[in-house]
Amino acid sequence: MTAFRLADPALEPIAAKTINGERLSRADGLALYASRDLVGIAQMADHVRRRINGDRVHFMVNRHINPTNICENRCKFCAFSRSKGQEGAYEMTLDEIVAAARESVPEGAHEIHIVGGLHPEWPFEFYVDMVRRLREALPAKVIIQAFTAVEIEYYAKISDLSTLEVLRQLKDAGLDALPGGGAEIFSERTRQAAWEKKTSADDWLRIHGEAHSLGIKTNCTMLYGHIETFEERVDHLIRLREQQDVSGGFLAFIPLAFHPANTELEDLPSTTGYDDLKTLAISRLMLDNIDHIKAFWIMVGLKVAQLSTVFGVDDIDGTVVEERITHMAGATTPEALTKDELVGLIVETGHTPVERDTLYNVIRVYDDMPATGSLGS
Ligand code: V47
Ligand code: SF4
Repeated sequence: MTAFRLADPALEPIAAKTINGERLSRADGLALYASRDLVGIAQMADHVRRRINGDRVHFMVNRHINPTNICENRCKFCAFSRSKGQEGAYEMTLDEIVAAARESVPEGAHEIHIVGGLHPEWPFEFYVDMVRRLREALPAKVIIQAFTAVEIEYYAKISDLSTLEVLRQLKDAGLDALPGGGAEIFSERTRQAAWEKKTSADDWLRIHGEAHSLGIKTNCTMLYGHIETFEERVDHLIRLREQQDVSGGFLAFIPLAFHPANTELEDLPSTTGYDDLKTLAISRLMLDNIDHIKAFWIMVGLKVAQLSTVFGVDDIDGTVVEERITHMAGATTPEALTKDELVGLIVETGHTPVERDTLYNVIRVYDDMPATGSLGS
């Protein structure tokens, strides 16, 4: 039996449940957030991570593309979006989107990740054409992971189709998976305060359930570190867990650390490394039915992403290449990493780097790497 060295006796009942593989309750989630025993929480999260993923830590070669930042919603936490005609607004043509995606093929990409604003003039057919043209231009091994549930809901609105029909048509055109964005915090209070036009919790979860029913796998996220409470974070995790019980198609959970610069919430502080690591570990403990917990290094930074591999995380995302959403909100991380840098980062922690595609099919296991002492060496 695994023994944890806990400094906080309040964690003992949670440790017993963790060892027995029992589901944690809302009260357990709140007790984890109330505890200052970060090392105790890390040990429990690491135990669960090892049970699900062994000593593997995943990464991928991918390319992010944001076709436009023109957006009808203008959420208060978003520094990326612009109104049509505003300085800094941009739109890519289909040719430019396809060319950007093709550039990543010689680099060995296995995923094109597309998220953008809700453009007031582009018709739904534009997005179907985008996916069809990408599918024709890319080798079958490159997975197209595109459009958050927020975008899917918007396409339904502009086309007068149901969200299920929108998903069906995008799937027929070649869409493989949905990214996990747009979930934010599933609390009506926070939605009304900072993203009132955006998809409600019920609709976000319904759209992911519909995608799962069509065989489209999806990710899920939580935007934390702004105006939400710990109770709202725990409730968010529980709603994701309940949805996964029903529809089963979430591949990975990614907590997204709020970046305040250039947003309407810019007076708020950035998240701390302590909160980032604790939130990743608590996510691993609460989400017993989602296999992968991902630290998006762009948002938490390379140092926290590397450390997170002993806080329950088994995935540090990918090479990314171009990132606008977080960088426009003040991120100081690089926009891209090489495959060697990602492998070096993981090897140093003693874990085995595993290159994967979006669906967690294994591309290569790096089990023959010499131990390194610094990033990329
Ligand atoms: O939906 C917007 C968030 C999301 C800010 O599925 C912000 O693998 C922090 O969903 N500070 C888009 N976050 C990114 C996203 C994503 C990223 C990486 C991997 C995956 C995946 C998905 O970014 C948005 C919103 O929730 N966001 N503004 C900000 N200032
Ligand atoms: Fe638009 Fe998404 Fe930014 Fe909200 S977060 S303003 S929906 S691009």
